[in-house]
Amino acid sequence: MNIEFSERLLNSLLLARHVVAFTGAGVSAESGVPTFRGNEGIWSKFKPEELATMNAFLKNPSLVWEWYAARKKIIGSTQPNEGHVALAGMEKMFPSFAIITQNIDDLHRRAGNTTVYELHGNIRRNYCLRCGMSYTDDDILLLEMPPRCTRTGCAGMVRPDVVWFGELLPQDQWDDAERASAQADVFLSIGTSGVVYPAAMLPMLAKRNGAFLIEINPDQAAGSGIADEFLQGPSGVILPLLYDVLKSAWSTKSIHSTS
Ligand code: BV8
Ligand code: ZN
Repeated sequence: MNIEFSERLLNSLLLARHVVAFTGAGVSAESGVPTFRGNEGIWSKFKPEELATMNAFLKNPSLVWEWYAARKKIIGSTQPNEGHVALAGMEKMFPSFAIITQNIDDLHRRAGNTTVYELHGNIRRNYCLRCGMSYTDDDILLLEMPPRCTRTGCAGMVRPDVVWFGELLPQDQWDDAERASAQADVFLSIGTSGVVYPAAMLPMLAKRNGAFLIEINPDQAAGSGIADEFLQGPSGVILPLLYDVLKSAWSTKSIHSTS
């Protein structure tokens, strides 16, 4: 796939001090992690209200744990893809570069990004509903399904450390993400259908505060919103191409700046 990046887009990135990459399930699609709303999307088999809610968990903890155990298994066998790796490389190119992700698969950190705000939690973490004690996936493997807390006298229900529908986002992650979005010179919105709130508000917040908004998505519908530029295609292809162009632009720029 050859793609021409516009002067406008490249200049906005070359002049940028604060860059944000806001990601959804699409950025992990090429790692083999199913998206939510695509036709192979997880939700096509289940409905969000059936599984990713506290009610569903209290009503049928075994079914919800079966679904998360299956997803932990898929995610545990995946690797960051070229798109994740390109974003990790970009972190070093700007005075400030933050990942704001809706994903719970930990792939941005595994690719090497260090500033990662996880709006919807992380599937590799678990905790006891009653006493808050945290459990790794290895701890969980040793327990009966659905897992109960092993702390003496507790026996509370253990749940994945993810944000369910109707639950508040982690306040610190949300505050940091809001601040980074409002400060962004360039805001890349990558692989998201933009239907889940409050996360879906962030591109608009960035744009209202003057950010140059770039949408990367194979689906025209998702990208035709408020973006200044829409790059149509898979992020695992577009991001490495963009990273390469920035690298060569930086090297010529640095040559110019020293001359
Ligand atoms: C809250 C963790 C408030 C769990 C997730 C009515 C209107 C507006 C809002 C609401 C409403 N009713 C209810 C709400 C609020 C609700 C909400 O937004 N519902 C939606 C469905 C309408 N939000 C909440 O409940 C949030 N909390 O609002 O609390 C509150 C106030 C007071 C008191 C109490 C509470 C909490 C939301 C968090 C839900 N948890 N995940 C889990 O994963 O199991 S959300 C889940 O969806 C994932 O995090 C996922 O990332 C996220 C968003 O989906 P996307 O990432 O966009 O993925 P999707 O599949 O949709 O799209 C993929 C995109 O990638 C597509 O565009 C596709 O074209 C593209 N793509 C495909 N391949 C590629 C690609 N792109 C690039 N490259 C490719 N190769
Ligand atoms: Zn406990």
